[in-house]
Amino acid sequence: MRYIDLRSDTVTLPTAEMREAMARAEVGDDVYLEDPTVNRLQERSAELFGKEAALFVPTGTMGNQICVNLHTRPGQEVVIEERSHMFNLEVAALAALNGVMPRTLRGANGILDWAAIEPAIRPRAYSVAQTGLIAIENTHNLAGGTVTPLDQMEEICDGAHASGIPVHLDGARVFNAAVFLRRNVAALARPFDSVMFCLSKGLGAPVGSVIAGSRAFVDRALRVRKMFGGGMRQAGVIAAAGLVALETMTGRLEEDHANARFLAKGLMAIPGIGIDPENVQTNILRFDLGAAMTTSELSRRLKERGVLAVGIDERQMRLVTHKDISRGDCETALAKLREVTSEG
Ligand code: TLP
Repeated sequence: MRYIDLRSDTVTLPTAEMREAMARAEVGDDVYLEDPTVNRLQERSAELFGKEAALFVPTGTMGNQICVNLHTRPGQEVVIEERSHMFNLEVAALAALNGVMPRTLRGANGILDWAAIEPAIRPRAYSVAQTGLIAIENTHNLAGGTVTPLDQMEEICDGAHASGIPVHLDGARVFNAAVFLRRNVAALARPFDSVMFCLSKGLGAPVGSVIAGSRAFVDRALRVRKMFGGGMRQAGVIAAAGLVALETMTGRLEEDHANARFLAKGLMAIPGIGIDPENVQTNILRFDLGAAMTTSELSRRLKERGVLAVGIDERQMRLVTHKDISRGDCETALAKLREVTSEG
């Protein structure tokens, strides 16, 4: 039986073109910097993001943590949104691998602005931790795929830079943000000192993320990637799929956004479900179940009917649309949601 899998866009399967490119990929030992396909992916990524250089990494988590490692020193603080992936879902790597303290702030719908961040910047007093980094997540995953507008990101980066603080973009889904904002990813990445984006989410590649920044930053990142265990060998086999992802998959993301809006509209009509359609901006939607049922119970009942979905917590569900979810799948998922919620 085929499940309609709305748990994440990480579940996307590689396209036929990706598999073909993987089979044909020209490879070499990437620890010797000799894998031509990895090198091509890095050059293409740097070009697309308007940065001097880029580095292929196995996961988004490793990419984020390498950037934190390079920007900070142990004992410093990282200003970050309370529901961010780096704070909640990277197994406390901020503390465990990098020795930094998260200074969390809550932004409405996960969105921070400079007015919220500035008061959290530590004074240069010798008795307090120093602010080493500000990290922004765009789109914001757990807040429901919400997008920080470009002028807000620019204001944050300008303010931070004036205080001598670097800013990192967790752009796991930055292509979705770019589609929503109708700008290219270079415009979104421009004010940031480093950016991480994922090939393995909405873009459908089986593995891999990329970090981009200045040439000097990426040269240093090479050492930290090796230290974190991310030095890969004939990685061109997976980088080849990443190149296909960049060339063929970014143009179709609007379809996923339209499907998310379609799901949101359907959900609004279901009694007891709380959803704000204004916040359904990209391919992730979050809704409240109220007191009627827990998300674990809803997940269980949906699974029996062929739909996979998981909760952010016991009250809030997350649905993610992606290339392997059609409009028909969304119609079926809505019908199943109606069925299970009317059961009481
Ligand atoms: N997100 C995954 C899970 O970890 C929750 C998902 O299914 O959405 N930054 C952001 C904003 C992310 O959403 C993710 C993955 C990452 C970083 C980490 O990427 P990976 O999974 O490649 O380490």
